[in-house]
Amino acid sequence: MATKSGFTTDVGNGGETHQHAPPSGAATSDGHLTTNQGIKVSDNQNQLKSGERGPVLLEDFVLREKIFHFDHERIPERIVHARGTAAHGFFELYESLADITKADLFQRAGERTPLFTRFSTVAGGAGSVDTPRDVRGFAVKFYTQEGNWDLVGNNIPVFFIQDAIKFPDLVHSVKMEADRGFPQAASAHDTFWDFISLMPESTHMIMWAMSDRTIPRSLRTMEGFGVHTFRLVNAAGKSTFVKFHWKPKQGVASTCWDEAVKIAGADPDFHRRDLFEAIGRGDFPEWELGIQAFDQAFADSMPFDVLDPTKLIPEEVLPVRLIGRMVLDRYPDNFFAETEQVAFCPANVVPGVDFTNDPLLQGRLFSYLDTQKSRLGTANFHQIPINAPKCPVMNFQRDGQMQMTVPKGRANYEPNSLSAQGESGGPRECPAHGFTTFPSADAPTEQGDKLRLRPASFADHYSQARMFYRSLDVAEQSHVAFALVFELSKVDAPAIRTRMLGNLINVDEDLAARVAGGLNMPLPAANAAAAPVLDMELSPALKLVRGKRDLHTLKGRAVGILVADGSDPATVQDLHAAVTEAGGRPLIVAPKIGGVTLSDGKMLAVDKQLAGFPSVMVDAIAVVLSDDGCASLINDGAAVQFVMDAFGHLKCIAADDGAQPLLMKAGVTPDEGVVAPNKGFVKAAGKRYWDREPGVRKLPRAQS
Ligand code: HDE
Repeated sequence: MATKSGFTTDVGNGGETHQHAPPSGAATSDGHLTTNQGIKVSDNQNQLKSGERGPVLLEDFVLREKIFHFDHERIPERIVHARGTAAHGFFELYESLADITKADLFQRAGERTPLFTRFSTVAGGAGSVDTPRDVRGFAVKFYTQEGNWDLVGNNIPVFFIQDAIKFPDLVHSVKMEADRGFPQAASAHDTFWDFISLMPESTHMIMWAMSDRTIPRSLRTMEGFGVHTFRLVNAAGKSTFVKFHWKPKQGVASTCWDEAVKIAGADPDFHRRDLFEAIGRGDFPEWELGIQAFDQAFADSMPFDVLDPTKLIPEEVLPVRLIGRMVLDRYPDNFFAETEQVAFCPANVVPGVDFTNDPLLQGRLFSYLDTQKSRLGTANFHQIPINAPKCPVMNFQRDGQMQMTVPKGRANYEPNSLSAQGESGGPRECPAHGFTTFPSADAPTEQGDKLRLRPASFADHYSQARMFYRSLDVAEQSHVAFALVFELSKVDAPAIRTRMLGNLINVDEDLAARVAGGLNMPLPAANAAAAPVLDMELSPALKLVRGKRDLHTLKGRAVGILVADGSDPATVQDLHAAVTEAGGRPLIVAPKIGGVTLSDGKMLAVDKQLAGFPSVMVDAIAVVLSDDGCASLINDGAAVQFVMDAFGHLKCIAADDGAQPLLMKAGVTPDEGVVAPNKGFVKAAGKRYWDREPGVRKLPRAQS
């Protein structure tokens, strides 16, 4: 028999999926479904038909409106940084910076400014994975009382190119190749390395891109950088140059390449899930905002140009002053409305923050506003809640698609004298507090004839690449060599590989030899360098591995406890408690999600099913098994791989006696990272065992 709803039970009613606030005094829909015109919908299961089995009628406006809206749900994705995730939070200032900036958010110690931060990968489309080898975007929108300030940075302090005119070429080269439409979200292909090998200015960034920085463990364990040199300007009009840094309180942590590849398969949403879950359980990630502030004399004393975005200022030369903290404490309510529609723009600065003539920054000042028009479709995108300033916006801009405000009165131009007639004349300029541009006349070479040229002060492309590489820990250096071998091995054209080797010699001859060895190709002569390569002081602050932010902690990190029927309850319980006490997240992993029966006959709830939860999802593992339990797992590929990968990815492994045969089968050999499942495990579990690496992975060797 035909039913009106099509359902035999009521499963569909009452969902408030889409609610506009009704004007005050208006009737509400009482939880009923309505069309976008506010008409209550009587049946959301069936189209309007002429007869029970007859044709659908064109007059079914409920159907047509619903499908019409669905058809247009997607907007163009970002051309770069398409895949991202974001969170709300606040910035809290440690101490007043009134001496160097008049920016309102930097005046009063302890004051909080709301913000929205979006992290992203660069190359892949919105539907790609979270863990390719890629630079991460780190964009923060501060909703200050004097307007929005967007600090649109990356997790790497330098960039590939020096001039904005090269950006489309760079992005075209890294994206899917034009004829074949692949590879997605990967730099390991001919066009990228062709471009890079022809652009020596990219060499410093390439060292970073091939380092562990581009395979972060979590968005919460990444540093962030404003990249360009900006200016802070105080109330007296004095300018101070500044570089911005974000330092994660969680410490820095990255993955092994093999691990990142496996995470991509096991959980393509690994990073966004991690952020979502951390915020959900109240473990709010925090970063400290740091500045390197300096004057023109300091800039002149540097062996490079501070306007060149392929250069950084080592922290040892100019320490980072921590000025406040950012806490991300609220995940968006709606991914599209907030994360997708947020529109960052480096040109959004507030009085007290200003630009420099960095030619990359200057190009960005145009690009972002322009891209938002094609992405969000209207010049009124600033009215979308996530983009709207939290201070008054008053001007005479009017109309345009999707105008959300309803201005009153006749004044839509200025000057006007309407107030003299008793009408509202609208807002007026604010010479005292309005944004004024710093005149920037302090350096003579910043003015002159109109030219298309790269200044000689931008000519050194290798010295900082060398400094970066040589400052890294030995393990990280091997990873850089490994990454280069991996990427260049995916390049079909031998000439591109050879040209790249010629660049690498200028960075470090040993690195070039390791890569050449890994490719089994002869080392060519060095490529000509436009400026002499300097041996700069090394900067240990650039290390991730065994560096000062490589915290040995379980706080905020996950431990997988592998159990099976017959596991010892006391051991499992103690481990669980110890990990929790250390601020970590214990996850019980077992062959079946429905639970396991421990040796005392009691059921233990299981968090994750083994086959769907490889050990790449956690930071350390514990294996607690009875003899029988181990015998049942030893022939389960997922169990063997669980242990083998944890060992290969240099993670701490705790195992009881019963688990030893599984460890043996997985090829685990004893070292200080293989421990007993007692309290000591918690101490050992918060770090990776880098010394294990040469035994588990063939990395291109340093020359002896
Ligand atoms: Fe971007 N970049 N970019 N970029 N960028 C965009 O703007 C561009 C550059 C960065 O989460 C686009 O809204 C040019 C450097 C981040 O929404 C676009 C140049 C740095 C995000 C654009 C650069 C960045 C973007 C694409 C060379 C680090 C994501 C969508 C002159 C300091 C923001 C959009 C978000 C996004 C242009 C170089 C960071 C097309 C022309 C250098 C974090 O406007």
